[in-house]
Formats: sequence, C-alpha cells, structure tokens
Amino acid sequence: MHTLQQQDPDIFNLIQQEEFRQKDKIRLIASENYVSKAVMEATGSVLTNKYSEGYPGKRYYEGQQFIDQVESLAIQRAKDVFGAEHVNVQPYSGSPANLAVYLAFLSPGDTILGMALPHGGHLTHGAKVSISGKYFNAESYSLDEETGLLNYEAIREKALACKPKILIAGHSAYPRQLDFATFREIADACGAILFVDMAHFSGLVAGGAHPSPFPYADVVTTTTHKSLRGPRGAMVMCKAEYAAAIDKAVFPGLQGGPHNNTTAAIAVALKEASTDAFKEYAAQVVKNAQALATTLLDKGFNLVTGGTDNHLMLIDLTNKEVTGKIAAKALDAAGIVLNYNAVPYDKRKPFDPSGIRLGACAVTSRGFKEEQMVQLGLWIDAIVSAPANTALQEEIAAAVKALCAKFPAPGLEDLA
Ligand code: DSN
Repeated sequence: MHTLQQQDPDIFNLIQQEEFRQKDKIRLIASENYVSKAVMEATGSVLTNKYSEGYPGKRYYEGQQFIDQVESLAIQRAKDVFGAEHVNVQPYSGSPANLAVYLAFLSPGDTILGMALPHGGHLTHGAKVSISGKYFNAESYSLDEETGLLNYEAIREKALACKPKILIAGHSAYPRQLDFATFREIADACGAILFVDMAHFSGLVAGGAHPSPFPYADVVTTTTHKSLRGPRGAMVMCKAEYAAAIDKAVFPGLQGGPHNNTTAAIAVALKEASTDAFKEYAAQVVKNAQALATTLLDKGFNLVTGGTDNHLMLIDLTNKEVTGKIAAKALDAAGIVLNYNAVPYDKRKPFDPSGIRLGACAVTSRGFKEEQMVQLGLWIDAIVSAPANTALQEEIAAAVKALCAKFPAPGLEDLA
C-alpha cells in the first residue's frame, strides 16, 4: 500500500494498526474471519470502478464483457457448492439480502415468524427496531427456558396460531444445529414460505460440517464473510420457481448497481470453499469450538444449551458474578476479542447483558487446533475470574501475541 501511505498517511496508519491488531490478537467474534490474500486482491481490484445494474446478459450499461463473466462464475460456483437452483450474488450484505426476501414474498402488514432477537435471532428476523418489525407483523418464537434449546412443538403451535407468510429458521447466537426437516413440516402445516438465514453457518454447510437447508428451504440467504470466509457481501438462493421474484426484489426493488469487486471476491471464496482443504477447515472449526466448550465447562462456565455443535458458544456469566461487558472488556485488554451478548431470558439490558458469545472460525483459519483452544479456555477462565487484574491482562496479552506469532493469520503472513 505504498501509494496510500504517501497520499493519505492518516488512513494508511489506521489500516496498518488494524492489521497488527488482527495479527496479534485472538479473534473470537463468531461472525468474523480472515479472508485469503486472493479474496482480498479481488476485493481491492478495478472492478470497483464499474457500474452494471441488471443481471448477466441484461444490463443497463455497456462494457460488461468481463463483469458478466465474473458474476456468472460466482453464480455457478454458489450453485455447485450448495446445490442451489437459483442464486443472486448482488445483495450488499445480510440485512439487504433478508429484506429482498420480504420484498419478494410479502406486502406491508403481512406476518413473519422468526427467532426472537434476545434468544439469538437476527435484527432482520422481525425485531421491533428493524424495518422487518416495523413494516411487517413480526411474531417470534423463543428458546426453552430450561434447556436453552429450540422447542419445535412450541414453534409449531405458534406458527399454526399466527399463520405466517414466512417462517424463518436461522440465528446469530444459537450454538446448535437446526432441524430443517421439522421446520419444513411446520411451514407446510401453516402454508408458509420456509426461509433459512444461514449467515453464521454457511461455511459449515459448504464444508459438510452442518446439515444443508437446501433440500427443505424455499429460500436461503447468507452473508459471505463469516464462516464462508469471503468478502463483506451476501447471496440469496432459492428454488427456481422463485428466481424472478427474488431477482426483481434485489434489483430494482432494493438496490442499484452491484459491487462487482465484491462479486469477484465471492467467486474466489466459493472456489476455495469447494476444496478438500475447506472441508477439513469446517470440520476443525466444530472440533475447536467443542474443545473450547469442554475446557470452559470444566472451569464451571454456564454454556447455553450445555455446549455447542456448530462454530459458536453463548455463555451466561451470572454464576461468575461478572457482567458480559466487564468480561469482554477485560478479555480485550488481554488480547482475546469477543462480544458481550444477551442470553435467553436475560434479566439485564441488551447493552449491558449477562453473556458473552465466542466463535471458532477466525482462530481455525489461522491454524489453531484443540491444543490451542484448551490453552485459550484457561486464559479466558483466568481473566474472567479476576476481571480487574490489569497485570494479569498484560501478561496474558503477551502470551497471546507469542502464540499468534506461531499461527500466522491468512493474508497477514508477511507482516513483520
Ligand atoms: N452482526 C452479525 C453477528 O455478529 O452475528 C450478524 O449479522
């Protein structure tokens, strides 16, 4: 980035500091990852200069000789990786992708049913502060208070009572696999479209470490930058019969020109996701999450649902007598970065909740295995047990940095 360094040292310096932060710290935010150098190069390419409203072969601007091929390749690779009948790679990110689904199937005031935000659902699944909760009649289902698990019988009852036009399966903070066959049965029983938002676990689906929603869902969305390890972007995939409605909803319904540099980077990420190495990665993500979960359980942590079978864990810290926010800030000071998070039936407020959320995608990308996850669990326990101990935080931050040096992060290997 020599030109940037000369022309705009302020931004150059901030980017460089962020590079070192990502290199030297253990990143456990469940929705983050490291992209490969190839994905980063495509993201930073001249494709950012081109407008291409429309779809391959049907654009409103000339000069699409190469853009059409880029977008067609991205679409074909997504079809191959996921077995999707139709793919739209243009949504700018997850929220616009989900909004496109609503625009395709709903009129204002129609009913949707999704997982409640405080129980692990996403803002766009009908939270009252989001357009999805303001423009539609958003109903929600909750987790079982005893087990923290989805209660499919309760979801069925709620769906039969409120008769949603769209039933949403998907989450931002649920540490278990979803039973798509049962969601399908419930959707059929109430005449709903089954919409799966697999943003968090699409990389696990691609790598065969999580059941696929495709045999069951009418429409599936995913961001491309979480477990799928691509650029910031999203896709909507659907059955062929809904292709025209989805495409029309994305453009011209919601968006103008697609971000072609992102489309190219999605294509690169999908090529990576089709390899045996990615299958190994996805399996290791789950093994790593489970190794960390076991260590934390042994140390008396209260994991929602009692563990994990995907990439993430949600921990209720009430028994540790520390809030999520205090723990997250102490861990950040020790070089371990995660987010504070509400837990189901949380008695505290969302901005100062009782829990923390941890994910294994980014550390697995830098090569951590079970041994490093156990060490990480011990550090987390030490910090959470003494959140005001700044000397301990400094000591662990140095140990974290030393460990990270042995596991270079993808894309940052050359950083001295
Ligand atoms: N904000 C993302 C997450 O952290 O889960 C979801 O979009």
